[in-house]
Amino acid sequence: MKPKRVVVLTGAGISAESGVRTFRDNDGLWENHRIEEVATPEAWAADPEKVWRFYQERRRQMNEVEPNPAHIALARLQREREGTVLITQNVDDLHERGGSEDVHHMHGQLLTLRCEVSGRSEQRMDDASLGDDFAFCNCCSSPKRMRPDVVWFGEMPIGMEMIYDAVLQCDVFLVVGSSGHVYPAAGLVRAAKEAGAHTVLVNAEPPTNVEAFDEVHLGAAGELLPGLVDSWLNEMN
Ligand code: BV8
Repeated sequence: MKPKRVVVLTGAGISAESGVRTFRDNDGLWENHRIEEVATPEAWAADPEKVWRFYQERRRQMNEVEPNPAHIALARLQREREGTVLITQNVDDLHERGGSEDVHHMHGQLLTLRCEVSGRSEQRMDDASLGDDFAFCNCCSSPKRMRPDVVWFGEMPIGMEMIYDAVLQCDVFLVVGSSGHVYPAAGLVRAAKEAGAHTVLVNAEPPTNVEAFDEVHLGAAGELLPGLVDSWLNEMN
């Protein structure tokens, strides 16, 4: 029997039990701004200090949070189920710290910053790069300001070709901790379903795209995933 190809897509909900705020918490507001209004190139152009503060606060938090059992369970699934593809909307590094080796961050990541001139990314989690002052690159002869290395609203997510390739060929498409609000990520489950995959959801509450899921497990990912991964690995082997 051909081994089942599994693709996993995670969202902010998988990091919630690690203490990382989700986008829908606090009604999706930060300092009384809608996140969709802060996480945009226009906001960065109009008020870079405010946008920088938003990201520096979240970058500093990366040194205070730990992966939770959901991240660890997915790392086990990847290890024991050859060919499992892990795609995340999250910009934290908790999948990697939970043991996942190959993580595709379709919306970028907090640990690196990007030179606004060369577009090159550098890992910048040293204290000097975590303050409220702007950070400057090491790649240009005269240092240029760096921006958060994330995909803002209105910007193209990373690796969509690879993502659609994997999603359209998988046998099982698993979504963990996503409200299904943000596209194109939220449309992937329908693409998988139309291509014949069995679609599975693990989420605290029904997301907006709940009707696209064949199998729905409502609850906390940190509580549900370890047991589910156990049963899936037994059933698949
Ligand atoms: C694009 C990185 C086109 C930054 C993120 C007008 C203008 C421009 C674009 C648009 C527009 N209108 C619509 C769009 C499209 C737009 C979009 O979808 N907007 C939404 C608001 C309607 N999308 C885009 O702009 C995308 N780009 O369309 O480009 C294009 C085409 C060609 C060429 C150029 C451009 C880019 C979107 C990426 C934005 N960047 N993140 C940052 O992090 O700061 S999005 C960000 O929000 C996250 O990455 C994530 O994707 C999203 C949040 O969603 P979730 O992860 O689902 O999190 P959420 O809080 O919503 O839900 C958490 C869920 O977990 C909940 O359901 C909760 O119940 C559950 N939960 C909580 N605790 C637990 C739990 N579940 C389990 N266990 C728990 N313990």
